[in-house]
Amino acid sequence: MILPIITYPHKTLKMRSKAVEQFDQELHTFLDDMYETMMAKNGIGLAAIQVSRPIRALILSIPNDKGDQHKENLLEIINPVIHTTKGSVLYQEGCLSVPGFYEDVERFESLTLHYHNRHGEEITLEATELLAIAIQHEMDHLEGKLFIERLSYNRRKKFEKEYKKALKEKK
Ligand code: Y12
Ligand code: CO
Repeated sequence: MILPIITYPHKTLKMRSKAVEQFDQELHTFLDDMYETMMAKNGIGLAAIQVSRPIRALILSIPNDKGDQHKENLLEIINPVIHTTKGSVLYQEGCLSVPGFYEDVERFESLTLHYHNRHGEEITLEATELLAIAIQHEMDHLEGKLFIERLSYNRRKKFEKEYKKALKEKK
């Protein structure tokens, strides 16, 4: 089932998400719905809060070298914790909850992540490149934070002006 994605400035996006405690069929169905939703909207990452569920779950489908996304590369990341980080990098990010807007954001270049999969098994992941960036973007959602909140004062002001204009034109 494709779920409705909430967009900025919806106040639910500011909520801190709660840890997942039950790794049951209901969670599995929800993760399947998140995947269908993300793929239908051409996303590479989606956090549960973006479909109005304040739980610490996110999914990532990083394209391969040819730009293709394959279900076998899907990562379902539950209750993630970053253990180590290295370096920093600028990358132009976009978000399904901030449609039509892309900006450079500074992130750690690589990281070590501990998380649970849909069965509650503990996984350790070493992430670099786009995967590391997307993990940080999606983990911000778990804290109620959007990438636009990481922009400089001037860039944020420019964003607010452009986004308001785009919203008006859509009406
Ligand atoms: C780098 C890049 C992205 C992330 C986080 C994950 N972000 C996304 O998956 C963004 C997807 C996206 C898709 C769009 O296309 C459609 O909605 C059809 C899009 O275009 C518009 O909204 C017009 C914007 C974003 C982390 C790091
Ligand atoms: Co996002």
